Amino acid sequence: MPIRTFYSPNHAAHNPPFEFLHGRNVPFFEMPRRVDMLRAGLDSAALATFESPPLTIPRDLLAQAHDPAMLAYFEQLSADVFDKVRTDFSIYHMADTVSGDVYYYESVFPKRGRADTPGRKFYIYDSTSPVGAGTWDAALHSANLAYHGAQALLNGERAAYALCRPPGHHAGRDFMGGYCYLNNAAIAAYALLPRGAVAVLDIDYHHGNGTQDILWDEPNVLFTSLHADPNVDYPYYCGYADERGAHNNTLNVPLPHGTNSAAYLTALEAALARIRAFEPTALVVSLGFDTFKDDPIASFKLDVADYTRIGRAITQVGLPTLYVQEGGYAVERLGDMAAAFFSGVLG
Ligand code: Q9C
Ligand code: ZN
Repeated sequence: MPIRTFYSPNHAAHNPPFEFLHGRNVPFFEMPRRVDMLRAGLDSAALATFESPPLTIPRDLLAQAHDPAMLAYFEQLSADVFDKVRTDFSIYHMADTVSGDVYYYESVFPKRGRADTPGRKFYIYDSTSPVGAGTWDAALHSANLAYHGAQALLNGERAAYALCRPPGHHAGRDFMGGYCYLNNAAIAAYALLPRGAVAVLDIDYHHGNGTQDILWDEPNVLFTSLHADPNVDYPYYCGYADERGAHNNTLNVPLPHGTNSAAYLTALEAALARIRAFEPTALVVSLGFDTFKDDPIASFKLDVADYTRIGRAITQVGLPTLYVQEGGYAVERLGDMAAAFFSGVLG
């Protein structure tokens, strides 16, 4: 049986031209082609069926995961982005150079609560989450896929895949960053929570600081994450092993650069044991493929075949499971990774 996959074409209108790295422009690695490759890989292996659900995500579900003021700010910024960017360029006497599909790149990151200036709300904490005219719509549709994936589990499906883009796990209650705007995995967890306890397993290369933030004080949600040691990789400030949640409901497993398959699979088994002991009714997997050995922005050493082992190990926990797409930037290989992973999931 192929996996039910929730897909939206609206992601493509979020397409920032580049990101910054120490004064240089580098490609925006979180690009639309990622979704095309993931879809094509599953399609050609006949591992998935695709459906584009109507936009029916409830506003109050969004507001369970995010500060409504952040949601309002984000939606308005996306709607007004041309004028906002033009205003900033007019300060530089360059207003007439602004044209086309412009993106607002945040460049001032004050400490919380010290600069709540009208029109400058500072919900974006780094420069890797630019906002364009299509960003709100893309992020809303991305969250809607996670919502519909959760509904599929509630309706009895054993597994479903939300092919989300943009990703979500770096977005917290009132912050956006790291290519993320709305936290798709946390939104799915809240959609599943009325039925009983929920576990989240985050296997993106980067720590899910946003998901941890949102779920920190939820006693019926366990957040577990395998990720690059924050001493040496993004997001740096968060993801350490001593962060355990308000109810001992967070498990962080930081791993060194160069982590190979054997070490990774051992760490995965430890996280899965913790999930089993929690006895949840459902599992949400934040699925990143940036643990791949040739990922351009990451430093683990997993090979394509490892994703089959990872998928199999997660399936063996035996829980209704929603897979939510997060990162993965070796774009031309993403289809191979997704096919390997879901062949392990489907057995
Ligand atoms: N020098 C996800 O994989 N890199 N996000 C910042 C700063 C941000 C990755 C580098 C990487 C974010 C969903
Ligand atoms: Zn990542």
